[in-house]
Amino acid sequence: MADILRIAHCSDIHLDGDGHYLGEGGDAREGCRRAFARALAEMRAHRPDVMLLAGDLFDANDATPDTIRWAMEILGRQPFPVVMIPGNHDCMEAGAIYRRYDFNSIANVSMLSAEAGEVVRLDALSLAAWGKGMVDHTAAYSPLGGCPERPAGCRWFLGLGHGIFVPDGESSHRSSPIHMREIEASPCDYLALGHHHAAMELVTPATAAAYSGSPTDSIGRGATYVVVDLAPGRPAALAVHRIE
Ligand SMILES: [Mn+2]
Repeated sequence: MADILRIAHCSDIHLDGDGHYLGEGGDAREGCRRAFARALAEMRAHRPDVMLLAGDLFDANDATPDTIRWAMEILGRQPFPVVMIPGNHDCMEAGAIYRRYDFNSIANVSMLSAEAGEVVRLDALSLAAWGKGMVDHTAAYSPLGGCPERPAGCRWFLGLGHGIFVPDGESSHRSSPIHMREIEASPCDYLALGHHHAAMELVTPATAAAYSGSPTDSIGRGATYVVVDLAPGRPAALAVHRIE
């Protein structure tokens, strides 16, 4: 096992959405698929040990069966394990995609959709990852709330969360708040965050977290994903990559 853990992190793909994909003319749904496929190819080139997908793979729970099957198939073709959570657009409401389609049936995919949160262990990488399945995107929902202590017997502990960033000293009445103080107090070595479509690094001596931005939306620094290298005793090395 190598000393360094390399993570690829993306979120907010919004498959089957037509609101904000990188338009090249033509069909927005097709364009969104192409943009995600391109992002996956770029992430593969970094040879990550694991990919974290921090919510909103789909734009809505009424995505077409064809698109859902396409997404399951392309995730299953990746040469690395994928750990993912629902977002607000593909949340665990009644009739949710992830209630109708078992993403955990994909050999390399771990879907963390339990409302109270759940941990998956990838022993080959000596890692554990925690995340939860949002049911209601409300102010009472805490994406990082209830994260357990680092499990024994693993080198790395990763977390995923989908919600709005609230800086230190500010309060928010908006839905699914993720407070900086929660990030700073997290037991996780890296927190992969989603919901903001613009990338944002949140790295302090105590903490490594980021919003990856969206590979299908070009606000902020463009269409982006994140690659993070974790090494024992060293600060996380985090890079936002722009898809041209
Ligand atoms: Mn979202």
